[in-house]
Amino acid sequence: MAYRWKNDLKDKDVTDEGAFLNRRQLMIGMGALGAIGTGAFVGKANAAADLEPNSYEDITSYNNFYEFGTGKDDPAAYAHTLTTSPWTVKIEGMVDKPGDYAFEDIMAKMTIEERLYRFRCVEAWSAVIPWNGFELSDLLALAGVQSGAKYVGFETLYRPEEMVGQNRRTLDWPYVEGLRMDEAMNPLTIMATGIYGKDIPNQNGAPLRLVVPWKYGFKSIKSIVKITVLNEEPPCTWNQINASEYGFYSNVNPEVDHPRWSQATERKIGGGLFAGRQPTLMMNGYADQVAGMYDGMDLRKFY
Ligand SMILES: Nc1nc2c(c(=O)[nH]1)N[C@H]1C(S)=C(S)[C@@H](COP(=O)(O)O)O[C@H]1N2
Ligand SMILES: [Mo]
Repeated sequence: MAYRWKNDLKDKDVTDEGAFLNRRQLMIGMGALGAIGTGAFVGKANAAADLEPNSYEDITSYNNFYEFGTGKDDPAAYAHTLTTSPWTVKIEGMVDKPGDYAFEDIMAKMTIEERLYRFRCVEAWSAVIPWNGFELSDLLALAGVQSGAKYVGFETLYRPEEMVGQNRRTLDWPYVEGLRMDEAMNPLTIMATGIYGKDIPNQNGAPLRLVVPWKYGFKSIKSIVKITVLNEEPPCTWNQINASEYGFYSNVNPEVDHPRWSQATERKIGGGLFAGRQPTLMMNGYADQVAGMYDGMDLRKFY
């Protein structure tokens, strides 16, 4: 029962998407405008990626963070209750220096840079976000990854007193995610600590969250308190709920549809009611930098 309900929650957004498509088809029925639109988005699969940043307001008011509720505006409304200082990240498993790493100590050792990344949710909405943060590989280097380690697991804070959504069993708390070691070490993979040069707001995953720009958004786990280096595939929240819909890899791929909706196009947030959809790019536009990691893998099998 819980299983079905969880998926219905995802359905809700996609229902919105469906309604949006219907409006669009209505316009297509009205003439030339629609004809041009259709040709454009089918043919533009390899178009240069859109890197026009969304506004700070868009990025911080339309969120997925089920620890604060399942509505897109719930995180902005309720995440202020989260205490993010002090904050500790436990790093354990196959590392030379396991232990509790205080957030300030981590920050003191890291070089913060800006990364303007495209972001694509599995629900088919997208954004372009100017993150501030550091490469995950630099954090892992602090702890010293041991040879033979093959995966990295991540865990979000569990604190129902401050995360109102954790009092409901929408997901099996705490939220967990994972990457293969080469994915974790890829220079595109960052731990974000800011947006537009400001500390990352609670609703976006304060004080530090993962950002993996070529994967569907649910891989980019928020408000991380634990990192485990291991040699087997770590559990991942959405994958455990329904592995046939949310694969371990979950690389953005316009050619592999979600069983219940198309992944060929996306709606960029902040565009207003009549904004068009845009084509989704292979690996979200980062294929040149990451596709090599999946050479020889059947992307329909390892989705
Ligand atoms: N802990 C946690 N991390 C999470 C989620 C969540 O519900 N809980 N939602 C994921 C999903 S589905 C998406 S699309 C992104 C949304 O990030 P944003 O709100 O900063 O855009 O966060 C991901 N990380
Ligand atoms: Mo998502």
